[in-house]
Amino acid sequence: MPYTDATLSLLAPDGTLVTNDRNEMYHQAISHLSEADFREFYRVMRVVRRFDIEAGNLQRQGQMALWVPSIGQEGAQVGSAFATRSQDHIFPAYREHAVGYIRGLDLINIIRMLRGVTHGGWNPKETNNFHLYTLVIGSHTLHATGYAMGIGFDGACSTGALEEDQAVLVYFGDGATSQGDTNEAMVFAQSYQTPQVFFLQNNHWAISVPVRVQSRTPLFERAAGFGLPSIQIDGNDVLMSYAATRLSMDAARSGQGPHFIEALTYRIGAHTTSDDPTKYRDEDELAFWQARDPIDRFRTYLTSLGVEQAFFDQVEVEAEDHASDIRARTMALESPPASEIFAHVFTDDHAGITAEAAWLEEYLASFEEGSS
Ligand SMILES: Cc1ncc(C[n+]2csc(CCOP(=O)(O)OP(=O)(O)O)c2C)c(N)n1
Ligand SMILES: [Mg+2]
Repeated sequence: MPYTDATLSLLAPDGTLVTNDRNEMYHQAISHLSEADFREFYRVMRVVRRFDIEAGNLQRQGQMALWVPSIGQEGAQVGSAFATRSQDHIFPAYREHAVGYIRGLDLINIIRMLRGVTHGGWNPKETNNFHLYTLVIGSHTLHATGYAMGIGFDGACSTGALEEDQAVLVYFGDGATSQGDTNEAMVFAQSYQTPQVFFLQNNHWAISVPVRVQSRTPLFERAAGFGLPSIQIDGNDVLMSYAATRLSMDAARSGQGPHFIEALTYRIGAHTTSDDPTKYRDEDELAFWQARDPIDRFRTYLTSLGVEQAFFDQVEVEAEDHASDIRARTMALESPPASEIFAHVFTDDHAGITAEAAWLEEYLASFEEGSS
């Protein structure tokens, strides 16, 4: 059983609300949400899952070298991302497709990056501060802490204005908790009391290494060792993910220092399209988590509120349309000119780069017809 006595939740796997003496403040934290907000949570989870399936198919058809699925983790991502405020800065790892979508990222940009036709992927200034994917495990936790320290130095937090004070949300995995970078990020965050939330998506696997080998103790307890207030939540409960993130981010932006959330979830698909999970994990475990799917659970809850079938049908149509649009735009993607590789190395001209660019131009020209 992956859950512990400490695991907090609002929505049980059967789609009913849970009330107990430990989750009252979290119920309060979602009390301002309307049914329209709930519909939006569902819509995004569904659209992004369908996108994810389409992207996996496109990879299998040779359109990308690699795809990184997020299937199963939509509850953790959608709840936490909707809990951010517009002024916040988000530092993802490489699986946070739903978070990017909520911050306004056109998901074709993730495909462009994994196809290798862009350096980096997108400009965070155009994606509501959704920063770049980082494939070097844990390295971006340092970027996040550094950014959060900067917010503190600039005095852009702790003024008491929730609508203006900034905070940083950083996503990382169970495997990343073993990296030196992640641990150093927590040390500096605690020393400088950064306005920051560490959001761990414990999806139970780091490629083929199970979390039970990664850590013999629940991961949120490690954060306590750094002095960070830390909680463990059911990450497949979109409402709990929202509530925990909202309270932690608002505490962090208000001068109460860094916080840590461990969201228990599961990677339903392969680590990437280069991986075959049937080689190292058993079907019972997969079935356990499929029965706790974040989307099915939330749909049951919405149905109990009286949300009509027509809404769910309409979301399916939208998800199909979005996937078709992504497919068409993927097929139309073009490679950038080779010279592009030099464009973003330095902001100013650099003699070495100029010489290399000239050499490449001459070399490519030597293949043109008529050249000797
Ligand atoms: C520094 C570094 N070491 C190793 C790798 C290879 N690698 C890629 S993903 C991964 C597992 C990461 O697991 P986790 O942090 O749990 O994230 P998840 O993929 O499960 O979302 C590893 C070891 C890497 N990308 N970077
Ligand atoms: Mg993992």
